Amino acid sequence: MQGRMLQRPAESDPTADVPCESVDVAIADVRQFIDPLLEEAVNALDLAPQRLRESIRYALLAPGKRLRPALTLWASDACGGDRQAAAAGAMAVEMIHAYSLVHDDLPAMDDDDLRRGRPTCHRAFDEATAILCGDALQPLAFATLVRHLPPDTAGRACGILASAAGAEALVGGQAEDLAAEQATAETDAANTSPESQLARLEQIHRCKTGALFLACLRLGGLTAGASSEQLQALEIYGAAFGLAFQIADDLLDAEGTEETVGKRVGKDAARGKLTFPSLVGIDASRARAHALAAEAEHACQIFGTRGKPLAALASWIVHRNH
Ligand code: GRG
Repeated sequence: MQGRMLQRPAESDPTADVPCESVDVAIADVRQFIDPLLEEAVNALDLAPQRLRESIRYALLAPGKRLRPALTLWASDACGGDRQAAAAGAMAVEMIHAYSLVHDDLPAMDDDDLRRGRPTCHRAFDEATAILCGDALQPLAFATLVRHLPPDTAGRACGILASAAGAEALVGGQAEDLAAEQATAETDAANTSPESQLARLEQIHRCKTGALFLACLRLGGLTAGASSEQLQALEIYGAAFGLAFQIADDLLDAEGTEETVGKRVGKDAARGKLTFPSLVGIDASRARAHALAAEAEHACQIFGTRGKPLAALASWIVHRNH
């Protein structure tokens, strides 16, 4: 099955430009493209125990924004790549993202009962099933890359994703975040300067959320055969986008409502968690997020009109209410 190309659903035109007038419409288009492919990947797990397979379906196909597939596909579009080749990367990043949410919501971590507007996986199923669901989504991501990409590209794609998901990135960032929360609770933070707290927070965000966003852009660039100049622009975009996203996420937790955000809000403050608003205030956080979004937009200039969806998303991410 190696190198098997993914088929775009018949009603979609693979050469069509992503509509830029409305990012909401463009994201809906990505969801329409990627969800049937994700569903197909779950359906193909026909030897998996039924309850486990249903938990994977529940977590993976929950109504999330599909930002990571959008970034992967639009990075590929920006570099003139083929949507079908980029699709495997787009599926794989969403699988890793879905696993991280399921595990993050567990009682041993954030202990949440609401995610993407519905009960969290361990609430809808049970804790052991949620752990196994996350465990199963990780190899599924790598198997998806191996299954659908030519061997050399698949190897490089697996390397990109493994670095983003591992102990020096996503998992490490989560560990650091939990440790920082503990330190804040023990008033350790009171003895640390605001500058070093901010530096620590940015490092946590770079690992916990930024690394996977960067992987999306790198995978889109890889499957599109991007030039080194294009890859460099994607790196700049990804670093700025990741931090802008996280600051906006902190602001939503501070100011958003449960109905629009689809998860519990106000949790960060209740836990005394280190966040941008708690360190520098709401206005300075918003200003920083907007400056980062502008930086990301600027990085898209070398792509011309092909880079418009990425540029529009950077602005959307700091203006959204969900
Ligand atoms: C458990 C290894 C492990 C890692 C968890 C990503 C993560 C690390 C935790 C998620 C918790 C969280 C709310 C982080 C803040 C940023 C974030 C990743 C938000 C969710 O991403 P969205 O807004 O979600 O793209 P949707 O549901 O739209 O896909």
